[in-house]
Amino acid sequence: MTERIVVVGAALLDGGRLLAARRSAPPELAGRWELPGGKVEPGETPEAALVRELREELGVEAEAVRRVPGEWMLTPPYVLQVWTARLRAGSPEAKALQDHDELRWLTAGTLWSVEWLEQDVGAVREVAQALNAG
Ligand code: 9L3
Ligand code: MG
Repeated sequence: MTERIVVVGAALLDGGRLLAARRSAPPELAGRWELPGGKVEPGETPEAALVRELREELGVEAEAVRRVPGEWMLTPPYVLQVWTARLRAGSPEAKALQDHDELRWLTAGTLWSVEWLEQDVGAVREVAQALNAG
């Protein structure tokens, strides 16, 4: 039996807005929007993976705040877990982008204006409640 591997997604929140990132690869996911993040490496905690991935992908220093309840199936053996996160230093900038070609800060009112990866919709719904609660 194959072990499951956690992919961590970051619901980066700032001033009542959520950061969405448009994937530029692979071709089957390109153009769709996601919570930035990636695979947890062996021996790494999901929270540490989140910090590393946001540094690599967005060029920012961030920290995980709390786990968003739930877990979403990706292509086996991967499962998606999501943490809310906050910025500690820097701001996500297009020039630093590795795996994305556009970033957008979304409010409760514009949250569904982008085409999220289906895999991320459940987590975004959970985060929407936090945004709405303001
Ligand atoms: N994935 C889905 N939703 C997300 C993230 C960060 C990742 N919010 C999926 C896309 C890939 C796999 O997980 O198939 C690994 O992600 P990455 O390492 O390519 O970002
Ligand atoms: Mg990634």
